[in-house]
Amino acid sequence: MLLEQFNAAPAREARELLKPCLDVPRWIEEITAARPFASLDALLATARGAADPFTPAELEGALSHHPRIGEKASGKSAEASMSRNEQSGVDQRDPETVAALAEGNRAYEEKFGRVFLIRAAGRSANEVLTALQERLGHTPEQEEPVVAEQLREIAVLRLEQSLTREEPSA
Ligand code: 2AL
Repeated sequence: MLLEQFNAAPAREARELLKPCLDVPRWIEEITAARPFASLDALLATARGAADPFTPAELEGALSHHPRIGEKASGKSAEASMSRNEQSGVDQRDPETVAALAEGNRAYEEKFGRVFLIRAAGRSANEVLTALQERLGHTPEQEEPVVAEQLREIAVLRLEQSLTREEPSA
């Protein structure tokens, strides 16, 4: 879908495009209601603003959609395909890195009680691993804003991609 189509689409279709980017109903409603947007930049600025801050419940709800780093999402949904694209730089061929990521994910979940989340697009496996190891040293209070920022970055990137790609209309 392109911006002009998104601006003119029925609310139901706008919501459908937004949901795989970030499954927070309030976020989806705020953006849908703020249409039309004069530019993609204006839309992305609204999208970022509506995701800042999140309530703790919104954060946990949105996080539950993300597969672990190193675990490729399966299926044909828009969400799964975006997640696979984002993780495509995380090389699965080096067994040491794969094992270190799995161990880091495990340690992170044990410490923070939720999945380790990072904007994976544009990051290599080693960059992800370095960030994971650094963040393992955080307190929960230090980690909270980092997670929220990663969710925002993923959402804004997904939205930008969803609106710059022509897709065959159903
Ligand atoms: C992901 C994902 O699926 N895409 C991304 O950017 N990050 N998952 C994660 N656990 O960080």
